[in-house]
Amino acid sequence: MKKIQMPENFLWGSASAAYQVEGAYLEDGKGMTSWDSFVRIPGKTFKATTGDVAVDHYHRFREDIALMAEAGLKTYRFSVAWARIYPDGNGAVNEKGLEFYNRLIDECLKYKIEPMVTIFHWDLPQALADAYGGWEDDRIIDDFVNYAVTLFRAFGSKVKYWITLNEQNIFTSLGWLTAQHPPGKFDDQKTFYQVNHRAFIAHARTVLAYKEMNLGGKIGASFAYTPGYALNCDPVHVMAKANYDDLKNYWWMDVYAYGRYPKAALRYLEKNGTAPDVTDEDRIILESAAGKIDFMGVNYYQSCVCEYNPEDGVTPYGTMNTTGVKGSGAVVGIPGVYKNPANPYLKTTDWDWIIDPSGLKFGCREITSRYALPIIISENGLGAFDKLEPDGSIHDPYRIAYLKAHILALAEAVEEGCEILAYCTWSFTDLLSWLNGYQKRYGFVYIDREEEEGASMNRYKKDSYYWYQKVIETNGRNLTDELR
Ligand code: BGP
Repeated sequence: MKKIQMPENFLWGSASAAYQVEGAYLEDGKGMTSWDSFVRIPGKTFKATTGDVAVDHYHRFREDIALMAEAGLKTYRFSVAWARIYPDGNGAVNEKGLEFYNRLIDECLKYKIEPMVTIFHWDLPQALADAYGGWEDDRIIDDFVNYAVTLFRAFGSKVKYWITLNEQNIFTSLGWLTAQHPPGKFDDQKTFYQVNHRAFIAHARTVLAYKEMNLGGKIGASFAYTPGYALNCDPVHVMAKANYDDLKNYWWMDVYAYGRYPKAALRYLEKNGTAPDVTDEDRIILESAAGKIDFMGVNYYQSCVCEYNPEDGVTPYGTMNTTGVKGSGAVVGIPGVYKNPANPYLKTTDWDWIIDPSGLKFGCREITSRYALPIIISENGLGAFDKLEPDGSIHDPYRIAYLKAHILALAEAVEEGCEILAYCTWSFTDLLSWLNGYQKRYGFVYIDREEEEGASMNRYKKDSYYWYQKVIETNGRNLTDELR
């Protein structure tokens, strides 16, 4: 039998985001961000946790990157805090902000770790929210492109992988539909779609600007992809899946890859009066950028089930499990279209996320067939409770099992023709989970801190750290040999 193998020079990595790891939220001239403000609103985050100190990556990045190097990481995906570069979102550059990321990038390169930079991972400069409502105004587009071009100029010779926006679908849904992220708007459908359209234009103009600079790297966006399975072969549920895909997946991926919205979804929104206003100039920008993206970035955590949802059925606004108490999340959906019930064939995490390695392969196959683009898995991981033992060890076999199954599914996708450039676990060290505090841990490296401030922040390697080290060392062969 043929051996299944990951490509040579495969980029094994891990990912983080500025707000979730850096801390130092007012240091070296950084401006306030929408998240710095939002977490201060009572009731918004688990036990009122903030990223003020986070896991102190801002001061300990050398220690963290040395740990990455020892694990053998080939890439580190991190985001830049816009408000470190432009404290007011635009205007004068804060040199100290550029210097910090220069040091971070150089530290990666010192160990031959490929820096993969996310331009926007949700922490909007608060000044732009105050000046014109941030993503609710077209002025954001020029400001975003200007910020991105500043990064290309400063780091473009060293950074070869760029991600414009992280999970546009999530930050806009939680920001304008469910009020769980800034700016905390509820059920504002029309604005939601217009904000998304604006974000698409900002992404597209950034891609075009990058390509004009001829820096020779790759650029794309990272989409939070939750593939859907029809509940069964009853055509009503099969159509619910088709509608789910158009409204929740293709709405974003089609624009990145083709520069146009899926037709049926657009028609549905037009009927509801919530479709975005699109000009001819917008269409040209979106289409020309679509032809230039180098990969589809995918953050994959789970799949879902699609079932027809009656007109008086569940809404998108059910409670979310942010406590780790299993079963506390509600079924959500769009009345008259679809809902996402539990999958009886699959287990879930303590935060009710469905564990489905096959979904990762399914998603890669779908992207390969529909878009014929290379794929970067920019996030994949398991949020879990971990226990630090008295001897400093952390036994996390559940994380190893989760990642192993996902890597094997990815290897199968490669075998079946998908071009996968990189796999970044979420995350390398433990970090702040936006709504779930610090107790929901994702890292290979345990960080001694809980929800309250003041702990040592010492770093401890979990069992999964040594396991990932072996995976990288053998380019996954220690796992894929099982697939012979
Ligand atoms: C993605 C985000 C990450 C990260 C991850 C885990 O949506 O891009 O920033 O937070 O999900 O999610 P959570 O922290 O909610 O468990």
